[in-house]
Amino acid sequence: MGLLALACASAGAQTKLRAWNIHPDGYPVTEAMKRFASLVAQGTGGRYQIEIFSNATLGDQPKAVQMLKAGDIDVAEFSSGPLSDAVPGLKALNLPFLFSDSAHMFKHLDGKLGERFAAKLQAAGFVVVGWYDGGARSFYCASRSVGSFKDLAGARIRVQQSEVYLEMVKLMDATPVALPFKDVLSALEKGEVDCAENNMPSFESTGHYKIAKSVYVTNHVISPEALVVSTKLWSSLSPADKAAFQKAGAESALVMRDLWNKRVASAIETAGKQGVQFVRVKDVAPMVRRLSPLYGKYMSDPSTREELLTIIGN
Ligand code: GTR
Repeated sequence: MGLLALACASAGAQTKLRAWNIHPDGYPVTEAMKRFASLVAQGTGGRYQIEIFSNATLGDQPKAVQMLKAGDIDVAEFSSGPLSDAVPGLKALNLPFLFSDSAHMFKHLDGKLGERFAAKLQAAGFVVVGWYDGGARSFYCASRSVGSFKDLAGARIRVQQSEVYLEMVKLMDATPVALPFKDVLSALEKGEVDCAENNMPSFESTGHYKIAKSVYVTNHVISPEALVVSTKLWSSLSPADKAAFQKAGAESALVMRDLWNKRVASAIETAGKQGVQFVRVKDVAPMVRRLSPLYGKYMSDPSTREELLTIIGN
C-alpha cells in the first residue's frame, strides 16, 4: 500500500467484509479472490478489508447464495448452477453443450450478453464484479467404467443442488442425487453415489480422482462462475469505491482465467498418474437428442429464450 493510501486508511474508518468461497487455498478461485481483496484494499485506500472464508465454512452454496442476497455476507464466488435457482434468467447458462469452449463463453460474457446477465443478477441482489471460468464439466464414476452415455444409465449421479442439473440427469435415465460439494467424496467412497460430474480442477482438488477412476470426457456443461458483491454493500459504496471494486473484480477475473488453464492441465496430469482413465465422447448428438425436452423448456421460457438464441446464433 502506498503512503497516501496508508494515511487515508489510518484517517478513515475501516469496513471489514466477509467473502464466501467454496474452494481450498491454492485453487484458482481462491487465489483470484485474494487478489481481488488486495486490489480492493489498495483501490479504496485501505478502507475496505475483505476476509475470505474458504472451504464453504460459512455454509453450503445454496445457503450462501441466500445469505449474499440478504446482505448477510458481502462478497462471494458462485457457480452459475446454484446461482440460477435464485435468478432464473441465468438458467440458460447451465444448458448442456451450449458453449463450445471457454473462449466462446467469454466472447459472450465479456460483451453485451454478460451485461444482460449482470443486470438480471443485480435486480436479484447480486452485483457482478467479475466473470470467472467454471470450466468444462464431465462425468466420472467410481463403480463402473464409462465409455458411452449408455453406461451412465441407471447410475446414481451426484449433481449440484440446482434444478437444471437434476433435470439433465433424469433425462439420461439416471438418478440425480443433489449433495453439497464437500459431501461428494464420502458419498463416492461409501458407494452412496456411483458417479459425479465436475470440471477437472475440482475433480482433482477434492480428491474425487482417488476413488472415481473412470472419466467420460463429455465437457457437457461449460459455464461461468461469478464474483459478486451484495446489493446491500453496493448501495453503501461511493461512486469511486464502486469503480475500485469493479476494477479489482475485472483484474482478478483475468488472474483467475490464467491460473485456471494451468490448473486444468495439472489436474489431468495428476489424475492420469494415479491411474485415472479418460475416455473422450465421440458423438454428442444422441445425448443432445435425449436432452431435447430441456432445450424445449428453456427455449420457450421468456426469461431464458432471448439469451439462448443469442448464444446459439453466435
Ligand atoms: C465446482 C464449482 C463450485 C461448486 C462445485 C459443485 O466446480 O466451482 O462452485 O459448484 O463445482 O459441484 O458443487
